[in-house]
Amino acid sequence: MLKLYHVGGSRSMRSLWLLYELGLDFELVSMPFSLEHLRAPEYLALSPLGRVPCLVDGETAIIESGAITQYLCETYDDKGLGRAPGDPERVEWLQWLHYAETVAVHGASLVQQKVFVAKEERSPTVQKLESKRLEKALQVIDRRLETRDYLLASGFSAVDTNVGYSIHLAKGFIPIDPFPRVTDYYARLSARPAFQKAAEVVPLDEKPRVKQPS
Ligand SMILES: N[C@@H](CCC(=O)N[C@@H](CS)C(=O)NCC(=O)O)C(=O)O
Repeated sequence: MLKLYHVGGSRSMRSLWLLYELGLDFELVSMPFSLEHLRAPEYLALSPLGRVPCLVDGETAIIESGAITQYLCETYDDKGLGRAPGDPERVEWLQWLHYAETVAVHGASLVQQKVFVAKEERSPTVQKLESKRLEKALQVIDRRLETRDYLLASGFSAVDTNVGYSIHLAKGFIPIDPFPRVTDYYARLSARPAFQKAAEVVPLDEKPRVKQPS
């Protein structure tokens, strides 16, 4: 059976959301954001940087939420959420799958700045820069949504789970209402039962009980 290692509110929410969308059976290993769990030797044997998500399928352990999305779609998708090579939307599907991380790295940097780094070491310059870059990244999504409800013209697909999570993360740090299409898109995504189930373990605002990860 598939097994997902997950920390509420983290990028593993993408994989959890997709597993629910696909209606697959899986075991969920929900961990606190704690070095005790993430750097445990047994976990490092699966996920060498000690990060989430990590999906285990039999003998295979897969890290990187984008790769997990692609793997799940290529291996278990009977809901039409992937786009195989040769599909007219394949290139767009791949592009948005990876764009999700372009957005998320700014969110992750703001998590570092506003949560993990000690107050006296936080940098207003870095925070301003990362917030601006996050806004620019959302602007691109907003423009994309001028002519469609989801990232692909054909409708909801797995890439919306990856990018949707990035917006979920961004929302914790910058207002998204300057981007009306992103706001409506997020409302559509967060109304999905699979999103809600994946988000419910969350507390994004749960104070991590860890020192700064290294
Ligand atoms: N590019 C990776 C990023 C994975 C990642 O950095 N995950 C964070 C949570 S959002 C993590 O596990 N952090 C724990 C740590 O840095 O120790 C992906 O998309 O899976």
